[in-house]
Amino acid sequence: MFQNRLSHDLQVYLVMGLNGFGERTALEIAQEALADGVTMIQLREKKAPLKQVLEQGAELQALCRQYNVPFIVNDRIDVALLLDADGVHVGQDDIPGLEARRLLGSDKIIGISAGTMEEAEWAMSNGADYIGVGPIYSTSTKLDAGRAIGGDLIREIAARWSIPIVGIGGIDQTNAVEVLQAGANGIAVVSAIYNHPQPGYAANTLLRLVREFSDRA
Ligand code: TZP
Ligand code: MG
Repeated sequence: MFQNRLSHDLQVYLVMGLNGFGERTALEIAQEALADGVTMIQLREKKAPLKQVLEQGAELQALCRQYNVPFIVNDRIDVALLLDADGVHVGQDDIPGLEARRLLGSDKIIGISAGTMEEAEWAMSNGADYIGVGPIYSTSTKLDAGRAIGGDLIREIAARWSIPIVGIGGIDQTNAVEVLQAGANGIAVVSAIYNHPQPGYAANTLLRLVREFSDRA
């Protein structure tokens, strides 16, 4: 389902929390990034009180709607439901994809993370609309991300199924093309955009790399 649109939406996927960075608030970073190239946003907030997640999440979602960009909530199916988000992204230890589907219905996006082929099989049997594969490179953003796995799993998944794939973990403008060459439809990033002195510029650089790659492919 949604796969054509999704492979396009996954091109430059910004994963973000609600703490700002430097002089910018989270919303300001999102706004600049959306204006200049981000194609999908995931709210991944692990610490803030739920009240704040719902309030700021609603603002972030409104911003995404303005740019016609899907707004996805990490882990929290309750937050996704309350905000009427476009979907949810779950890991292997979160609510299983099939249960998420029962709660969210057929018109929402369900993304599932995988770091091994077994996890990818589980994601497929749980009705994933896309698979997030990683960590591709080492990252200091997610402390429990595990060791970098490189591009091989993307290659194996792309060879076996026709499911939209997004790579995540340590991706920036220096290595994004390798991830696409392995078979990903897009790249999911935190620090390459969020912690960049010019988030819009960073988003635009990544979008141009992805577009140039898909024009050549
Ligand atoms: N899942 C696997 S790696 C990662 C997540 C959420 C963090 C990616 O952050 P960065 O800064 O793009 O390496
Ligand atoms: Mg999770």
